[in-house]
Amino acid sequence: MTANPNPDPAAESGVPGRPGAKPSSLEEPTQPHGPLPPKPDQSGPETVSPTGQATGEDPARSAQSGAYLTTAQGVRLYESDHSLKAGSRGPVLLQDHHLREKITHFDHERIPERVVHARGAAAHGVFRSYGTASRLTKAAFLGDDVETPVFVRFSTVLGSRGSADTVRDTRGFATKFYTEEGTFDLVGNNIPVFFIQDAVKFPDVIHAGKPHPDREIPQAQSAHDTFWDFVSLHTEATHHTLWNMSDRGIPRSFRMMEGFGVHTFRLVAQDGGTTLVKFHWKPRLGVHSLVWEEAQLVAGMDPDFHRRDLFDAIEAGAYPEWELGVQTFPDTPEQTFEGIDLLDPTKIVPEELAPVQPVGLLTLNANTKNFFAETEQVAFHPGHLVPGIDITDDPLLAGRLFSYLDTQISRLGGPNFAQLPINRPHAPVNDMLRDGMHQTAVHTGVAPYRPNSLDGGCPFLAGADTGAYIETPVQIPTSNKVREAPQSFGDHFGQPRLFWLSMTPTEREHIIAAYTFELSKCYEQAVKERALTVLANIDPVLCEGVAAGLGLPVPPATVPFADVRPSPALSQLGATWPLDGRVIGIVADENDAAGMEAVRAFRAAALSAGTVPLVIAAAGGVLDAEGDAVAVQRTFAAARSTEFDALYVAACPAPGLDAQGARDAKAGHIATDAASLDPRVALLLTEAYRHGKAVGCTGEGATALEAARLPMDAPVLVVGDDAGQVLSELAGLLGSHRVWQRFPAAV
Ligand code: HDD
Repeated sequence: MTANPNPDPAAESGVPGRPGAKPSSLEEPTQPHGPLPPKPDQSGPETVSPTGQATGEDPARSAQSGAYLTTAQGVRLYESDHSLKAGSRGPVLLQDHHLREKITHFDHERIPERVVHARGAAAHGVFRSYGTASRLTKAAFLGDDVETPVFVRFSTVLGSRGSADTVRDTRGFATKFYTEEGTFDLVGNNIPVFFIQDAVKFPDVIHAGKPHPDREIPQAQSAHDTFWDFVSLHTEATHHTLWNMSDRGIPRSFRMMEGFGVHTFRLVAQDGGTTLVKFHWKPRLGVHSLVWEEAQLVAGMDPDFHRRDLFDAIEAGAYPEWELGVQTFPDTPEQTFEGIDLLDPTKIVPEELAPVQPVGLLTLNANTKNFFAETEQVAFHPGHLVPGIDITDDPLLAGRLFSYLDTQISRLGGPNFAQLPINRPHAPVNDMLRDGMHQTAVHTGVAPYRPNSLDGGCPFLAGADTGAYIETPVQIPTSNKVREAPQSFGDHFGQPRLFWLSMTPTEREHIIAAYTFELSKCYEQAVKERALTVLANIDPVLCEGVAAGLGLPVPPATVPFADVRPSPALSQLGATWPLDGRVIGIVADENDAAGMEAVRAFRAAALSAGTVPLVIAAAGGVLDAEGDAVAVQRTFAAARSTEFDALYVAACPAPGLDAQGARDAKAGHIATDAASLDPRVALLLTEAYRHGKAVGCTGEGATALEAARLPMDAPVLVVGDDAGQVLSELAGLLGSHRVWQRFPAAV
């Protein structure tokens, strides 16, 4: 045996696991333990193997076990920071298996991002059915009081994996129900209509929306020529585009979005009766949005705003909830309802015509443990259906039924992605699919074919009474093969007009501003002019407003205006909603003793109202340590108005009060001028005011509001003497999300 040419001093130290140490056997030095146990809210649902057995509990099979660092083959390592070299200054040796294994694995850590919906966040939860749909469908998970584990992934459509959350875009809302009859995926969006009516155009609309192929800009947005070129040439996109330009395109939170299955689906009852339905998710917290300037600021200040909001809420126990509901329509051969073609994915059925009937409650109650393994590897597919839910002939859905399976094969590296823990059904699986890349199951038996006489004839076939999925025997219309859309798909402006007329003046103003912003970013005059022609066919006020912003003439409408009845359900304004988890910033200054008393009273009242009070001060740490100490959660340097739903100002902090300044002021070394205000606090206040957020104050706070030049009689402002009273007035304003009177009703 040759001596070690480069002895390691630590080798002499007897440190277990290093050369020279004297472990008597291969026992672990400490009790082996895996990673820290998950926090209570992180316990995902039980997963089962492709053959239906529970997985994950066996420590020998878990991802990490044992106390020592090992290679992928389980061989213990003594060093992982230096390559194996011929002397400390010599060349690295090719024989260093650990180096090569580590770097090779790293080189392959990334998988292709989703071609659309690449940016997303997800959580686990449960769906509890009310049983109200059991008359219409035999789907077991919609039976009476059935609880089903779910995994929900929210996403933006256009941006790359690392893009900002708050861009103007459609949001994906995809839900995987791990039902006892197999997995059902409801792969929807937060907008109830789609850009195109036929899947064959999907690559085109996505190519137009994605960054330009030459410079790969702009990222994650539709404000560019190719998008507007496409949607002005394909006017079926008008309805979806209008929703994107409305406040729906910039949600406040994933927790405050509606979700829609978009297509019409078919429910099948136990007796074979069928009903056409549209699926809706209704958030308990209401549907709320950012304002555009806020969304843009957040994209820089906190690009992970929505992801953070979802994770934090679940971790804090403020579990987001949605009610699943269905609009139901008779399954007639025409497949229309009140003249609306139910196979056209660019059309809604107004809720006033067909109310949304609740069928169950979704609660997201557990965060992911590993983003890649769960959020990134989850594979949704509109074709993952269970008995009792069937498809219709919507031509957009037909293409989707092909696309989702296909895309997973390149994204997840082969056909066995259903074996990944997050994708494993919770129902027993006994298929005859074999082998392939990344096969992890050890299938037994010799006869993966049917019928067979060698594996006891197994597996058997099920029938309707034993839970088989049997396609509804829908009659196919006899016709010639054609490449064309039905005539009823030809109305592209009636429902956009319905949506526009259903908006409040404030919402309309936001829509005009959004179109003006986006089209101002286009370079091609012809694209802007064509986009205005589309708007002229929706409504003259909309078209005139945008044309004025662009400095272009107003084109005439080219089709007569449809006679439509507004649908008040489409507006986001006018109701009041629970305050759970709403964030109220509290501006405090420990030099103001009366203000500190008010801060304490306000904090206590805000907590008991279910809101999240965050104290903002000149420097971090603890305020008024001698008294009843108040912890500082944000400093003036780091706080931005976008983080808060409302502000309460209990002081008028002078400029320059950073950590040292605050201490000096307290000690009386510097004089603070009550009329002057730290510019960062002034910015906080003016932004909050501009975005229609409620702002309250007591004591010196009123001086701060005046110093920030806020009009003291504005409806946004609550000026009072008593902190508790100010909180209750702020809470009243917060219930309607923003102080809408703050926005001029221009239209
Ligand atoms: Fe799609 C992903 C929603 C039309 C092709 N789609 C994807 C996701 C959502 C939707 C939420 C993300 C799923 C996840 O979180 O992993 N898509 C929709 C809705 C549509 C729609 C509501 C219209 C009603 N999609 C659509 C068409 C096609 C696709 C017409 C193609 C013909 N969609 C895909 C895809 C994706 C996808 C390429 C990308 C990643 C993935 O599937 O898994 O297959």
